[in-house]
This record gives sequence, structure tokens and C-alpha cells, in this order.
Amino acid sequence: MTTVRDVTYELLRTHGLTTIFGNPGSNELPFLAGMPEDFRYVLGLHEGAVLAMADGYSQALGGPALVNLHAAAGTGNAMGVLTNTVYSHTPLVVLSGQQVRSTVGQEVVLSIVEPENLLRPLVKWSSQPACAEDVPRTISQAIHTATLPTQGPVFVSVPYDDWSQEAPEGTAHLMGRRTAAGACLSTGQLDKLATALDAAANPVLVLGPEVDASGANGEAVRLAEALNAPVWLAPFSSRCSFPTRHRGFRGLLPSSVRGVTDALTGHDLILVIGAPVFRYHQFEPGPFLAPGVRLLHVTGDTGEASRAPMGEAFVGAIHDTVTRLADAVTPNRRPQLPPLPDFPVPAASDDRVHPEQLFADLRSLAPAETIWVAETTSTTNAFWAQMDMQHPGSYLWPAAGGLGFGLPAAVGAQLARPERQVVALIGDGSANYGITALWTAAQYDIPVITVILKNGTYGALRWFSEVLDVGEVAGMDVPGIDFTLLARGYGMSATSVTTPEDFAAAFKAALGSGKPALIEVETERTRP
Ligand code: TZD
Ligand code: CA
Repeated sequence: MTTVRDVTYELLRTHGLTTIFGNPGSNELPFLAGMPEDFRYVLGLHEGAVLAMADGYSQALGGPALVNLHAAAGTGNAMGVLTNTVYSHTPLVVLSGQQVRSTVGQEVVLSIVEPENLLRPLVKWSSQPACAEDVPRTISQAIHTATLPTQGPVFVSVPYDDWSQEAPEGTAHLMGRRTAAGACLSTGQLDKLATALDAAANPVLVLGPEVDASGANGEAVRLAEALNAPVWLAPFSSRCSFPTRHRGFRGLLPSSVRGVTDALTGHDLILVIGAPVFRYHQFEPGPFLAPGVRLLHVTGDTGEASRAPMGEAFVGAIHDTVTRLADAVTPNRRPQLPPLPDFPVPAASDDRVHPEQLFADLRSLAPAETIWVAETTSTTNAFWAQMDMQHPGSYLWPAAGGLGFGLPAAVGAQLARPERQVVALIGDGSANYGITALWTAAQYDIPVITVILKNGTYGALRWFSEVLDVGEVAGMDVPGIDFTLLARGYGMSATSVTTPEDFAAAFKAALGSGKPALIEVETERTRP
């Protein structure tokens, strides 16, 4: 007899979903017990770490990832970092075990009450199949829903007695099913954008994470060079969509209304591509745009287009739009932008490492194609001033600011991309939300290098309390954590350093070892 479980595994295989990031419970055992040998189960010890590992894996791979979580408690544990996947548009398929179908109404222990609502509004779609026979089709629907634009996470709850039921007829049709979206801008829409760019006296590009996610970085360079226009990354960008040493690169826009307006003043046309308009954070009200400025917005996300407070939006595929725009604009006769000045001299410190010094040193210590996963919140300016990222897919950041992403996402990214070194740059506050991913890296021998910037405090919150002018606040510091002991406890080798020289030695040793390693660096306190 072919069971619902058999055809589900076959279905997952046809979509390349043969890696399962999970943390199991009793409801999941009947599914996992039938796992075929060509599948790999990646165990995480906390569901937040499981989900963030899958997020990093999916983003680094450029495809969907499968997550298996336990009932409501396990699934609920993943909700914090699930917020990030909404804004990074990560196509995660979250599958959770439901209690036996006939007992759910009684709310027996481990039943998911209102499964469709459990992860709302974070997931794009959620479902519990109406009967066992509909499980394979529902999971097929979940995969297609997650991966069709706008991509995002989905949730399916499956009663565990469904897995051993006989599969219905007709599931063979699901196996080869593919769905494709072709929504590109019309010729007229593209002309409108190109004409506006040609007519602008001083246009500026603002690129968001979708440029990098769609692999359009090179096309964005072509467009910027044709226009001789400067390029900013959108506020709070979770990816790096433009080479940071290109003469046009201006850095990461600040995340406040006033900050964005000030940075873009002097331009008559702003073209935002692949980002929301805009992802503000700190409330510094002001005019959204300087007077007389026109804002054009290209996004693949209808939600981003509709909720923006300003601008004229065009919804279409990002890679296609950037490529066609680069072809369509008239090469501009404005003088070429001057080359970027050399990197600024990093700020130094006597008895600790200054984060800016650390980032400057990492430029020469790490391979050029390194993937950086950052979650160190008070070092933003230092990071963007000092990093040299030339290749697509070089950077990941928690897209909704939900901490607990960085450390596990780096493990997932390294699993997805063994040919590129992944380096996690994690604050001593942020590290604790996803710390158990160290165990997964150690057990599965995933050679990610985790650098902990230990300044003893929630640095960004200290800065924010000044922005809000609220004076002293409780709960701002995190003294007394020894990350080398934690790492060793989870089975990973670790060192602690206080000087740039010792850091360089530790980093080279970690690189050479081909093993996962953690380096704790005592760092100076800085401001974002
Ligand atoms: N909890 C979660 C899940 N996400 C959050 N964003 C926060 C709490 C609040 N938070 C921030 O937004 S930044 C921050 C916290 C606690 C401090 C992080 O400290 P760190 O980095 O040590 O990682 P810095 O460089 O010292 O700021
Ligand atoms: Ca810190």
C-alpha cells in the first residue's frame, strides 16, 4: 500500500526539498519515521534556531526550505524569527504535527487549536488539510504558494494519523507540477521609467534586498553606470545588492524619514528597486521627500507597492526590470562619478578591539567571496564604512530586526554553500537568542566561523534610549557571559581575544581548520 507519507516524501523530493530542518515531538514521529535515505534531517535544539537555519539556508540557496516543528509549542517558539522571513520573502514551508484527527476537537494535549490561525498574520498562507487524502495536494499547494511571487513562509498542520493512510489516486499529477509567474512590466511601463530617468537632471538609485535575491546585482551596476548615478542601499536592507567599492556606492540609507530625506536631497528623481518605500525604524518625522522630487518605485511585492506613503509604484519581476532598464536608458553624458576615496582609517582602541578595526582587518583576512551574516546592532556605520563586498549573495541581516536570526542563519547558509566561507558577526546580546545552533554546526561539522562582538551591553538599545531621550533604562547590559565556554559546551572549539593581532591569528587558524569555530572578541562600545 502506498501511504500519504510515501507520496509526500516523493513530492518533496521532486521539489528538491530533501533537507528537513526540525525539532521533533510525538506528533511528528509518524512522519519522520518513514524518512527515506536520500533525505537529510538537520536537528536544531530550539525551534527559533531551526527556523533561522532554514531561513539562512533558503536565502543562500535561492530556493525553498522545509521546516518541521512540534505542535503549537514548538511552532510558537519559531515565531520571533519567522517575522524576518516575511520581509526577506523567504519561501519556507513549515510543517507541524497535529494530534490525531478525531481527538483535536477535545483539545487533547498537543493538539493545535485553530491551526490556520496559529502563525497568522506572519505566514502567507496556512492550512490543515480537510482529510488525510488531501495531505499531499495541500503540501504541494504550500510549496507553490511559498515560491510564487511574492515569496514568503507558509504553514501546514498535519494530523499524525494521516501519514499511514492509503494515498488517494491521482497524486502522480502532483509530482511533475510546476508553477511559474511571468509578471514583467509592459513595454509602456518600462518606457515610462526609462524616459523619466533620461529626463532627470540628477537621478539616484535606491536598491533593496530583492535585487540581490534575484541575482540582478550585475544588471544594477550596468544601470548605475549608464546613468552615472549614485546608488544607496534601502534603509534596513537585509542583503547587499551593489558592490560596496563601486564608485557609485553611497552606503546604507538611515532608517528614519528625516535621515532618508536628508541623504537624498539634491536629487530630482529617486528610483527605488526591490525594496519597500521605505523601511523606517526610528521615528524622526519630517517631510517624506524634499520639495519637487519625484519617486518611482519598482517592486515585486504588491503589498510594498500599495502601502508606501508616496511615490509611483510599478509591480514587476526585478531581474527583468533592471536588465531591460539598463538597456533602455540613454547612456548619460554626466561626468563619471569620481572613484571612492580609500577606506577611512578605522577608529582604534587601547585595551579592546574597536569594531571598525575588526571589520577593516576582516577585509584582508577573509576570502573575497565570504558570505557575511551580521547581527551586531550598534556597529552599522563601522560595518558599512569598512566592508568590501563585491559578489552577489555576500550579506544577510535579520530583515525584520528579529534577533536570533544571525547565528543560526549563518549555519544554514554554510550548509547551503559549502564552497563559500560563511562568517557570522554577532553581538553578545543577539548571540543568545540562537546560541543552540552552535551545537548543530558542531554535530554536522558545518565549518561556519562565528565572531562574537562582546561589548557587555545591548549597545543599540543604549543608543536608542538617547534617541528617545528617556534617560537610564533597566536591563541594558549583559555582563558575565563566557561564549568560549558556551561554544565548548556545545562541542565547538573557541577562543577569546582582546587585540587585533590575536584576532587575526585566531581567524586564520579557524579558516585553516575547515571546522566550525567561535571567536569571542572583547570590543569597544560604539553607536550605530
Ligand atoms: N528581542 C528580539 C527577538 N529582537 C529584538 N530586536 C530585540 C529583542 C531588541 N533589541 C534590538 O532591537 S537591538 C538589541 C536588542 C535586545 C541589542 C542587541 O545587542 P547586541 O549588539 O549585543 O547583539 P550591540 O552591537 O551591542 O547593539
Ligand atoms: Ca553587545
